[in-house]
Amino acid sequence: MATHSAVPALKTVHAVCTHDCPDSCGVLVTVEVGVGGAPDRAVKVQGDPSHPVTRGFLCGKVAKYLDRVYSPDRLLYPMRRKAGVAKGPLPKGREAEAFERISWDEALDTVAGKLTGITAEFGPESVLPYSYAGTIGQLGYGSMDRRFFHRLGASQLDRTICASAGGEALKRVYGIKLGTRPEDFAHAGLIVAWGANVHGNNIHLWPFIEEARRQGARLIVIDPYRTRTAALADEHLAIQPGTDTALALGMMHVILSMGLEDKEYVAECTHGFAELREYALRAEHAPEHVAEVTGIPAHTISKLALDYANAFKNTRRPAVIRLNYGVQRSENGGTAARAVAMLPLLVGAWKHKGGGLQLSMSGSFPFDEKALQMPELMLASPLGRAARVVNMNELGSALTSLGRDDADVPSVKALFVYNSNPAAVAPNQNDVLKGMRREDLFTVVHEQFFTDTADYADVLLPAPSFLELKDVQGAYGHSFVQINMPAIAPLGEAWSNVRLFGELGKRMGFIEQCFDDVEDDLIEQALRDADPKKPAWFAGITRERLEREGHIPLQLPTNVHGETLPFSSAEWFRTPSGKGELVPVPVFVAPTESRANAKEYPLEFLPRKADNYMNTTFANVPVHQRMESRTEGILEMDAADAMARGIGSGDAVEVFNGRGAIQLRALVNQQVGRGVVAARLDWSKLERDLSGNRSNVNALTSERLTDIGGGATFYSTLVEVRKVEVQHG
Ligand SMILES: Nc1nc2c(c(=O)[nH]1)N[C@H]1C(S)=C(S)[C@@H](COP(=O)(O)OP(=O)(O)OC[C@H]3O[C@@H](n4cnc5c(=O)[nH]c(N)nc54)[C@H](O)[C@@H]3O)O[C@H]1N2
Ligand SMILES: Nc1nc2c(c(=O)[nH]1)N[C@H]1C(S)=C(S)[C@@H](COP(=O)(O)OP(=O)(O)OC[C@H]3O[C@@H](n4cnc5c(=O)[nH]c(N)nc54)[C@H](O)[C@@H]3O)O[C@H]1N2
Ligand code: SF4
Ligand SMILES: [Mo]
Repeated sequence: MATHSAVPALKTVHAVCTHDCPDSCGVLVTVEVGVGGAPDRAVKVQGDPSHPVTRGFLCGKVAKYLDRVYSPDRLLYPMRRKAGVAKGPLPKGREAEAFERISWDEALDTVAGKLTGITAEFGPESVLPYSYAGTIGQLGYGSMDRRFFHRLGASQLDRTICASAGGEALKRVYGIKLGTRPEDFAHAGLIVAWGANVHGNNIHLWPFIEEARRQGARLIVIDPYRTRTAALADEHLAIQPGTDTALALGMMHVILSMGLEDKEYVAECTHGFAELREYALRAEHAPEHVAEVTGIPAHTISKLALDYANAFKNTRRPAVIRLNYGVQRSENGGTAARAVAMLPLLVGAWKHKGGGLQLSMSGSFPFDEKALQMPELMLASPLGRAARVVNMNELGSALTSLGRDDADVPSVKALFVYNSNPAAVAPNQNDVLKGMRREDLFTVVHEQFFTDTADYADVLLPAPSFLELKDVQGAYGHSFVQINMPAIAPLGEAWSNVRLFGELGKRMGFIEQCFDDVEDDLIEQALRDADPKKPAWFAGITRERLEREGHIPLQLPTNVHGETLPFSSAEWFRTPSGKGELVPVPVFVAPTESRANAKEYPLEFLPRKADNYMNTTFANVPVHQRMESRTEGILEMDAADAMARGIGSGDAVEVFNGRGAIQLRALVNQQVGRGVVAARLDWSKLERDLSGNRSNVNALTSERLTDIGGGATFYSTLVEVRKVEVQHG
């Protein structure tokens, strides 16, 4: 008798990509409903066609998402390091051999027991949480986890690894992290991608740029590396790394010396103009001088300034700057971001639809973080006060030296990692790994995979992908609030961050009711209109509405034509003066790294993000590795620099400085200019480093902090390169 299998029932679930990307895409997940007790299975992911920024497509990374979700390498059960197995890199695919599976019950007992013992002996501040943006869902990024560590009295982590210098810069100039909406870029007449790899890192802005270009707009890219974005642009200005303040001042010099500023706008909306004008007009900021510093010819600087200032006059369409975080990953990057952010204030670009600047939109989503994170719980902790703050960029020092000679400040005895892979992404990797190797350090890692960091864990806990959890999310690159509905049940025994820290809190004996909150409670708290100062554009957004609608546009203020024009008038600014702050004037200072080490290590190193990974996420997935194969394990360099060192394409090279050394294979090409070399960030343990040191580009980067905001300075790194023989074995 012939049998025919029933056609499986399908459903579509509205999810949000929770990866650390400005686009925060609406994702539709097609799910095959399991029959006879079988679990539901996601069979397709696609961009939400009804989302005005996602517009129905996903980036190459997340288009292949099911390969990650259903990867055979997923960490699915709690595990504990086997007795006698030392911490350190484990062969890929054989990591599990170092661990033994335990139940969640045992895992919670072990972690709670250890944390209780350590806090009793060394004080709660000896516990250091370490997390970043593995998920930018509001709950997963920071809610129950913070409650837990606040109540424990653990050290606080200053989350500065990515955006704090630029964020602080934007706040100093504008008072709020807001900017030109991506949809409005279609109306620009000149687009400047300034330290912004739009095509690689922010692909959903690209169609709007293309739309503008079809109407005649030009795209200029300012980037020391010839990115995909630069290759597709009308003009690429290969700036010397770390010199953006000088370029911005050079542009101001030209604009102001020709009186091209928008006088009316400047008077109404800025503060400190006279001082800035006087400073920018100094001879040292003339294009000829700026050319020497930036490597961009003087006439190009003048033309850039004129095109920028005259964009509206010439094309009836304004100029817009996509400033991204590349500029501020540099010692004086905060000042650089401030200087660039002042340009649209001078020419009044904000007055026109499509004009202005975008660095981050995150300020438009005032979720009630205080309600989610409850910092007041620190007062209920054994500490009874606010705990010390550790800057995450100084993890290497925190694990190896902090507190060693100061009895009042405990060193770190327990490290609790989630949403992050610090063994690979943190600067000064050699110190980080040295610290993580400490046998007296108790390390918990909550992860989806056996990352570099997992190799140093005492206890490993399984985390779900965004398909397996519920969350609410804003964006830093658009203005839609979204809800991420769980498409499938957590795989294996994965627990969300919310569940983990709620359960762990109860296991620690924390009796506060807030540890009972589940996702829906937290979403409602995040959206509650408790704060009377909450802007009207964020009011009236509820969990129920989000569950029905998936994404909701913020009702940002509009003018009489129904246009949202941030900073087009004084009421938008949130600075103390109530205007755009042009003071203190941005002063160009060459990075100390260059001044101190330039003789020994003459090359500027760009330890870049991969186009097909998300920081180190996806670096272990074969389909993503294939997409990235052109640059993996590669050091890109200019022909003159290679020749001077007797290096040719394909040669094994050592890249080194006073902090570390890694081995890569040279690729001589035109992606970087003279004096600059570039390599990609990925997992450390994949042995792309030919020396087999199990280190990556961050072996070379430093813990030095940015001028403002305490940010990381990945792009202020000097190195030397030499040819080597590959060591086998
Ligand atoms: N494919 C992909 N997408 C990503 C990520 C990823 O790893 N891969 N990461 C995500 C994350 S965490 C973030 S924060 C965003 C960041 O997105 P971006 O801000 O675009 O980040 P970066 O790629 O670090 O820097 C952008 C560009 O700045 C350039 N740059 C470096 N130094 C300088 C300088 O001194 N001056 C100027 N003008 N330019 C400079 C770099 O060469 C780079 O091409 O992207 C997100 N999207
Ligand atoms: N050399 C160099 N270093 C860099 C950068 C660079 O450009 N160059 N970029 C810097 C920047 S901008 C950033 S933002 C940082 C990023 O650093 P990280 O935030 O550490 O980023 P990822 O490497 O993507 O690691 C995130 C991890 O979180 C895990 N994860 C995802 N979702 C969840 C979850 O729900 N729960 C838990 N517990 N875990 C989850 C993922 O599996 C992944 O392993 O790296 C910085 N480091
Ligand atoms: S990584 Fe960015 S572009 Fe890719 S799907 Fe996620 S939000 Fe969209
Ligand atoms: Mo980032």
